[in-house]
Amino acid sequence: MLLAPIVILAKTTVLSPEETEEARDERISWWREARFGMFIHWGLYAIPGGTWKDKVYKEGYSEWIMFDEKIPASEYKELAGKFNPVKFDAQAWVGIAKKAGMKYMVLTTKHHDGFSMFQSGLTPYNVADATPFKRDVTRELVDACRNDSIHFGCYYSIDRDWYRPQGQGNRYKQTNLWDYPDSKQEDYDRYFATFAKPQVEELLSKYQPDLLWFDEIDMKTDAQVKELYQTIRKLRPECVINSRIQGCRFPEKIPPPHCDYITSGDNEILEKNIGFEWENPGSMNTSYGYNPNDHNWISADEIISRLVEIVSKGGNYLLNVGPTPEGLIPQPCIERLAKVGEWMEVNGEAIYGTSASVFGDSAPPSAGNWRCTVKPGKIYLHLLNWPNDGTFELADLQSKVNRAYLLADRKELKVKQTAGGVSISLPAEAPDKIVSVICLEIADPVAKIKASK
Ligand code: JFZ
Repeated sequence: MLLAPIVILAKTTVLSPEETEEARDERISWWREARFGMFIHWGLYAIPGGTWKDKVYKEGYSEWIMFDEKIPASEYKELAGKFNPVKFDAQAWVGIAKKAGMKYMVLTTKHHDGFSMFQSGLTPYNVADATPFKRDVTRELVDACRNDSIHFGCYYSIDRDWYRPQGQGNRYKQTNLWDYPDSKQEDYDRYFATFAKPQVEELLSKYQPDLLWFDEIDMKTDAQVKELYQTIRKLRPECVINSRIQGCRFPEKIPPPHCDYITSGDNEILEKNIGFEWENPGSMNTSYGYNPNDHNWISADEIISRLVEIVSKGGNYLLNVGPTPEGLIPQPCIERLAKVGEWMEVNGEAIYGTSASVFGDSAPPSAGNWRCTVKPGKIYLHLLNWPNDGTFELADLQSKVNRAYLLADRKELKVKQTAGGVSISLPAEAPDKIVSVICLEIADPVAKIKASK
C-alpha cells in the first residue's frame, strides 16, 4: 500500500535579489509564528463615531464617514481641535492584547481621511501638532509594545487620502472629488513623491516598525510600487510587508511581488490553505473605526472558531478594535478578548508556531467538525463538536501515535491504531464548550497520511 507523502504545497516565494529563502523564512518567522494580532483603527473618525449631523450609521465602516458624507476637508479637519483622548494608556492597550494572546499590534498611522496619528515633519495635520492632546500616540504605542515584547506594525493608506487632491482616482473612484473635482493624475504623482513616500520613510526611521500594513487600490504604477518597496528594504530590510502595497484584490499570481504575505478581503477566510503566508483582517462588529451605535458584535466563541479556522489553513488573524475618542478600547471588545485569552491560555500551543492542516483543506468535509494544526512530531485536533459516542475516529493517519492527550488536562487518552486509522477514547464531557484540542505525539516529524483515492 503506497503511502502518499504529505502534499507540501510547493512554497514559492519572491525573494528580493539579495535574500535567500532561508533568510526570508527567518526574517518573517516572528510574524508566521505569531498567528494572532491586534488591529487598531483609531483617528479623528472616532469622534463622530458613525454619526454626522442627523445621519446615524448603525453599521458599516465608521472610518469612512468623511467619504460617505462627502465632508469638506476644511470641515472635517475641525475634528482635530476636539481630539483629546485623555484616558489613552498605551501600556493598558498592550496589556489587553497580550492577555488575549495576541503577539503583534498594527495601528492606523494614517487612514483614508489623511490625518496622521504620529508626529510628522511633513504636515502639521497630525495628532501631536493639531490637537489639544499634543501627544504622539504612535510613539507611545511603539514603546509600550517594545516594553512587552509585542511586535508593532504601521497601517498606512497611500492611494486614498481624502485630505489632499489625488486626481480622478480609478475604477474605485474613491478620491476626494467633492473638494478637488479638477485634481489630476499629476496631483497623485506629486502627492506620492513629495508626501506619502516621504511619510513612509519617516515612519521607518522614527518608529522602526516590524511590519508595514498598506491598504492600496492599484493607483500606483509598477514603478512607484517598486520604488516604495526598495525604499522600505533599504531603510528597514527586516520589515514585513503585506500584499495590499499594490491593491486589495487577491493577487493574480502567488507569490505576489513586493510583499511578504497576502492580506485577504476584510473578514474573508480563505477557502483553503494556499501554500503561502496569508492574513485575515477581521472586525468584531461591522466597523473598524469606533461606532457606539453598531451593536453587531460577534461572540468570543465565534472569534475562537475563526482563529482556529484561519490558522488551520495556514493564516494569521489580525483582529480589530476601534477605540473611543476618550482613548478607551470599547468594553464589548475587552470582554471578548479576555475570553479568547482564557482559551489561548490552555490551547495556545496548538496555535503559535503551527502550520496548516496535513489532512488536506482542514479535514475531509465528512468530518466537518474538526480542524487540524501541526508542529514537527505533533498533530493538534481542534474538535468543534464533541463526539457523543465517546470516541474520535481519525482515518488515514499512518504515522504511529505515541501519546494522545487533551490540552485542557494533559491526561493520557487511550488510542487504538490500525492501518485504517486511529480511534481515540474520549471522556463524556468536552473540556471546552467552544473548541477542545487533542494533541497527538507521533513517531514522524511530518505526519504520514494515506493518500485519499
Ligand atoms: C479597507 C479600508 O477601506 C477599511 O476602512 C479598513 O481599513 C479595512 C481593513 O480595509 O477596506 C477594504 C479593503 C479591501 C477589501 C474590502 C475592504 N477587499 O479586498 O475586499
